[in-house]
Parts: sequence; C-alpha cells; structure tokens
Amino acid sequence: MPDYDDQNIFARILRGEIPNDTVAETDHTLAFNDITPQAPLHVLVIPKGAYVDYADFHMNASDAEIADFHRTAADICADHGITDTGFRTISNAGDHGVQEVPHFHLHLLAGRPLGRMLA
Ligand code: IU
Repeated sequence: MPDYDDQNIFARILRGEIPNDTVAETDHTLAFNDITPQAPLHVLVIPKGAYVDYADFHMNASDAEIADFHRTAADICADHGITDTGFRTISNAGDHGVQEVPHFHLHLLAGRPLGRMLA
C-alpha cells in the first residue's frame, strides 16, 4: 500500500481548499455528490482521517471512526428513501480495483436499476 498522499483531491476537499457538494457531515465522516455521477444518486462517503484505501481504513481507524463512517452511509440511504428500492456500495482499491483517488471512499449508487456488476 502506498504512503498517504496529502495532496490527493479528497484531502484537499477536507482541508477546504476545493469546494464540494456536501450531502452529510459528522465529526469523522464527510459525504458529497460525485462530480461525475454514474446514477441519479452517486455519493462518495469518505473518512476525515488520512486512510489510503479500504484495508488501511478498516485495519487502522478507530472503532468510533469505522462505526461513524458506516452509520453515515446508512443514514444517507434512509434519508434518500432507497432502503426499499435498493442501492449499491463500491470501494475501489489499488491498481486492480482501479482506484483513482488514493483516499479511502465508498461509492453509494442508487436511483435506477444498476444491473449486474461482477466482472
Ligand atoms: P475511484 O474509486 O477512485 O476510481 O473514484 C474516484 C471518484 O471521484 C470518481 O467517481 C470521480 O468522479 C470522483 N471525483 C469527484 O467527485 N471529484 C473530483 O474532483 C475528482 C473525482 I478528481
């Protein structure tokens, strides 16, 4: 796993250097609309801490950060009324996962039938 790059775009968003379209914010977590949405709802949920990817976050973050992260994602699902219609969460990691931004994030997609996705 590479070292955390504090110049990545999400780190800059967290420092307030770049604007974002915030959906939810807590002490540990920020969620904002993806700039290139792939579905009617396409939210990125990110921890405020400096974690490169899924494994880094879940191995090194505190239980409070991890719980807050997942509760925030679930709250967004409830707030948007998609717990019945359905949704998809994805976290790309590393080269094989084609992760473009090296700050852990969860894609939350909903609002249309998303089709099968296992490649
Ligand atoms: P990935 O999982 O790292 O491949 O996804 C990165 C996402 O970040 C991708 O969906 C971009 O559209 C999104 N994004 C963004 O929302 N705002 C930005 O300024 C940039 C990328 I750069």
